[in-house]
Amino acid sequence: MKTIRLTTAQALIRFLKNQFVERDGRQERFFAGVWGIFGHGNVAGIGQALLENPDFPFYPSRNEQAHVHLASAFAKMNNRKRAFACTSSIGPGATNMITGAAVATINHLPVLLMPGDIFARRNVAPVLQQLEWGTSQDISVNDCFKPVSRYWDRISRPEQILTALPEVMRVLTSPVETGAVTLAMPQDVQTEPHAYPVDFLEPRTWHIRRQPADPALLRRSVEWIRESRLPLIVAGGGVHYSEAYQALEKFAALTGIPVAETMAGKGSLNFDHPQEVGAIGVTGTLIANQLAQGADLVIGIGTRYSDFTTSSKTAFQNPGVRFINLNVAEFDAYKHAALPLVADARLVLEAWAEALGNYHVADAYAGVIHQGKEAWEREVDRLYHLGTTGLPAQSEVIGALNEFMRPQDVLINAAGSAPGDIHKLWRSREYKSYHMEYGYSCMGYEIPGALGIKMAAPEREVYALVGDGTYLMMPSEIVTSIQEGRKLNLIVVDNHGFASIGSLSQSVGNGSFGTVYRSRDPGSGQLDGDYLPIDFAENARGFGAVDFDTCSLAEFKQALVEAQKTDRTTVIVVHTDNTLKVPGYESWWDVAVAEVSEIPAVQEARRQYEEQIKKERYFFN
Ligand SMILES: Cc1ncc(C[n+]2csc(CCOP(=O)(O)OP(=O)(O)O)c2C)c(N)n1
Ligand SMILES: [Mg+2]
Repeated sequence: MKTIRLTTAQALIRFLKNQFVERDGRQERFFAGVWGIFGHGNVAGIGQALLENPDFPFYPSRNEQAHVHLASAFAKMNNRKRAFACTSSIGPGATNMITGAAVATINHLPVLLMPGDIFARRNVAPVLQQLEWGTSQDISVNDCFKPVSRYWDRISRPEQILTALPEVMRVLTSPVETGAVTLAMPQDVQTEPHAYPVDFLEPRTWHIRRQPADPALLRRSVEWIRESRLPLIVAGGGVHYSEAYQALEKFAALTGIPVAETMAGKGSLNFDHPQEVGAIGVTGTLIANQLAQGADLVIGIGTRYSDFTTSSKTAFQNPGVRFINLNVAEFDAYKHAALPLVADARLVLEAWAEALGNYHVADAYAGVIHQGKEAWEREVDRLYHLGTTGLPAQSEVIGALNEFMRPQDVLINAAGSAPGDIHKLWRSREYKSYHMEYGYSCMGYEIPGALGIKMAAPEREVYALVGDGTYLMMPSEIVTSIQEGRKLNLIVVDNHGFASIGSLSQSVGNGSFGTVYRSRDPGSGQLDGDYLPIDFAENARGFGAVDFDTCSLAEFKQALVEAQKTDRTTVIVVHTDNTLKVPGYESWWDVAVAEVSEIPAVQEARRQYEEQIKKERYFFN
């Protein structure tokens, strides 16, 4: 066997460089490069190997958590057919990536993490940043990655990568298993040599499979659809990853079955498709939530039925409701006692279209869908154009953005009050133009995520809605966008703190306690002093961005036009009127309220809570 003498890190990088994926006859290089921050845990090993491989780009970030977010967004934009690897030093650099790992895993996005680890040789322990453990020397902080990784391994000898890396690729390219993969890399092992088989480092292509359905269950699902009078499709993220858009468009048009979208599934259909009824659940549209209440058959496609989708199990109230779950993951397919179709969305939608050619929902149901959809579009128009002249409402900012952006441009968001507002109000006009991370809803995702999207689709403009809270958590990758010459359009909504959790706090009787950016009043000792004097525009300028500070809808719209004229990252700060909120539409979210309190508002909230919780359902058959 022909071999080549390389360090573990050199062989690792060569291997990563040569991995390809293939689906539907199209082949792509899987890894687009490595993001990282160097420290003593990776500079001499992986750092040296990257130096020797200039054709495999290294991208320095400002924060390890941020570069994992960036890698997740990049993978999501590529429908999981491309990914980044991420390197860190040992200790804090490594554990900074744990939150990012959880984001990737919960959203089923492939990201390879290579945290540096303590010496395998051990004699010099404790090394700088090593957390020692009295009962074992076989533990480091990197063990914390285990519950947030789909595959976890520690490379204690150079030859172990020969068996570890094929597992890494199997998991990263699996439609079911994919998520964060962690390879802990002890710093000494990274630099140790081995005679690696040349074949191991040759190009290799991984086929991303399209799993067909079990024929008997497929036939039964067709019968169930035929028998249903009030069917509803719930489109989740799986529609995107399967690239089943056209199949869904066709199937919905053919059968007249309405399509509601989860947080991850939004954009499965364009907003003007006749069967598209928009967002479902806690942040759902009136028509989608009304259809869900009465549905006798819910066809979940690529959804894991989070509480936001099911309105905490209150969304589906028809006593005879049944579920068909079409999902690559058996785990999700079996939820709600469904007929489980463990299969690829596109394949089954195409098979259904063929088998159900002569099925169509009744005219009366079609009429309800049509009228509900029209009424909803009027509601969106109302919220887009409230007519404020002072500080705008967030819904007006969203409307102005939607009307300004080109169909192919991408809107990204993850946490705060914006996810709910845009889930309801955003009008998607092209595939992959709506990017929401709501699996982990991680504040701080938006700015690095925007950069990940821009790297995946340089021809599209990327706009991020960034709450002031999110901005304060992670503005750092503005600098990285400038380093890489990738323009981002960041809209920072300044509403003096947490509009979302502030409202939630009020709804549970806590009156916004601890959610508004106010200074501590020396007299009261409480946070009821002046608003904190934060100048976000000046802050962004300090990072090298082009900044705009706007206090009305007219100023905001003008800034959008001006921001187009530069090719540098722009930050448009828009001060909003937080009292002008987008309402909920016949939905509920279970957030447990204190059962014992002296505070009347909490007692009242608890009373209402006990009423609402009665609607929660189990589904057994
Ligand atoms: C990392 C992280 N910490 C805490 C939360 C809980 N949380 C959800 S929304 C929110 C406030 C977000 O504030 P901001 O970004 O200003 O958006 P707004 O609510 O004002 O729209 C918080 C603290 C979270 N989602 N992520
Ligand atoms: Mg805010």
